[in-house]
Amino acid sequence: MKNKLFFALQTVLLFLIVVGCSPKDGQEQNTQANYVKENYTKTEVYIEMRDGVKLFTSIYTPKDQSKEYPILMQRTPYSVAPYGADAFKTALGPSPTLMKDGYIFVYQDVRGRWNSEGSYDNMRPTLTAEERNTDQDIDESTDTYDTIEWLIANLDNNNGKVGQWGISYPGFYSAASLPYAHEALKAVSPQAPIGDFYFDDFHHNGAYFLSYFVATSVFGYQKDKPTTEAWYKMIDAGTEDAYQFFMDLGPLKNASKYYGEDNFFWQQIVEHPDYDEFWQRRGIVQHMKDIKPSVMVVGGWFDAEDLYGPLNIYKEIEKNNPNTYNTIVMGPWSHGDWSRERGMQNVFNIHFGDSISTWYQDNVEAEFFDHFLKGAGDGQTGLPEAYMFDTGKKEWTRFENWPPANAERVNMYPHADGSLSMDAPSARGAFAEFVSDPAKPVPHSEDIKLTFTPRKYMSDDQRFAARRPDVLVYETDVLENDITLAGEIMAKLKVSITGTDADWIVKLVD
Ligand code: PG9
Repeated sequence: MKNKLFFALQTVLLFLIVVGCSPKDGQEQNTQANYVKENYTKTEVYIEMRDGVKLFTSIYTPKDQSKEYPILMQRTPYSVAPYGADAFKTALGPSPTLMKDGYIFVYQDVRGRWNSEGSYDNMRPTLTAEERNTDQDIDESTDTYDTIEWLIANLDNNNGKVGQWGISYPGFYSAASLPYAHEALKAVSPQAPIGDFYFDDFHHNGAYFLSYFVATSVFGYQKDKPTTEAWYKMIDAGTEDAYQFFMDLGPLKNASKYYGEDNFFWQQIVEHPDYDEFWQRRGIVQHMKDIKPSVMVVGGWFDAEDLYGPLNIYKEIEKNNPNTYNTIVMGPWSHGDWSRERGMQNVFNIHFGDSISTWYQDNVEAEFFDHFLKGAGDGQTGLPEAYMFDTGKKEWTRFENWPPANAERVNMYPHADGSLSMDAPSARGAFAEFVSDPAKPVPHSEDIKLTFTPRKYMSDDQRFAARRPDVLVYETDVLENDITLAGEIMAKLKVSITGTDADWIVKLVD
């Protein structure tokens, strides 16, 4: 079937959709769990930070103490469970391959979360050089530094080299380790890292994302002591129908029946509707300067949660650190798919190939960490600057720079007749208009279910929206030749509204 490109211009009510994770195969999980217990010992420690706050840290050490091992660490707001020296994780590290590759694995509850002390701050601002004066001046990079200092000094048979990885929020903590990094931190892989909560997750490019309304509970309450049990409660939406839930909720002020003054994060979201200093300070992208560790950023082209982060963290490191080993891998994945192997790699109704995650884990991710933590560490990894999965050809493509040096920037223009063309409209001033009825807003997906985070809309069939009178659609002719889009896409709209505000969503659909 010949492809067409079109984009739909619409104002949208963003609402929650189902998140489906098929459980790991029971047999496989048992095998891995036995492997962990048979080959690792576990210890749990509190590591004291420079300001006296202690962070709970789980350490899994290979039983074979005849050799030295690098340390691979993850810092997380989602708990390092299971707690208890005799309770073992069922798998360790970013992949089954690295679990068996000979590493000490370290997991840490970040400050203010779960069994760690201290108070929590979402996307804790990274301190500038001028703000780092006393031991009381802390951020996630100082907590990572102090943790590494303790690990290197106290873990038997460590080889003095540390790597860090994490997906999503743990991806942010990986990126936050990079400024003012400990000299033992040699390799960091921020994976689907949150770059900025005003562009990732709770807002997408500035528009508040209703799909995250339910998740506000998880990040909005301070706990009063270290705990291994959840201290927050999810709201009872009373319905599985997301669209109806938000229509019934009505204006923002009614949300206080779900989130009151004690939910500090909800108050922050309400008090800071614009990209003000509050959000700017919390973005990690702007701190990607003077980076010493080697970096491999990983993301998924269909990631409905954190796509701004990986692309912009890579771009900012590349811009400010010409001599730093900095690469990017973008695969045919939705959020975090690369850490799971389901055989067929589908993004809902689109199949991209088989065992793509395993191929990446074994041929890319393991190569990166082994090279810098066990091998020569000279940057000769054999990996490209950018490993990009071409979602049209359904194959990996290697680039020596990203965006590709030979990419040609083109403009595509909507025309009054509904066409989309690389030719600018001859007559100026043509416009299209539609009535956006707040009582019947455009859903961002045809899914009904209310869920924790979004997933499907990145590969949904868009005809449910394209056929609405309040969605503008512009479409190219049937393409006579293949066209490859690579790099950044910017939508420039000239709009006027009769109301006071609106969220504008532009979709470029192949
Ligand atoms: N970035 C993802 C997320 C953050 C906050 C709320 C819900 C999801 C994640 O860490 O999975």
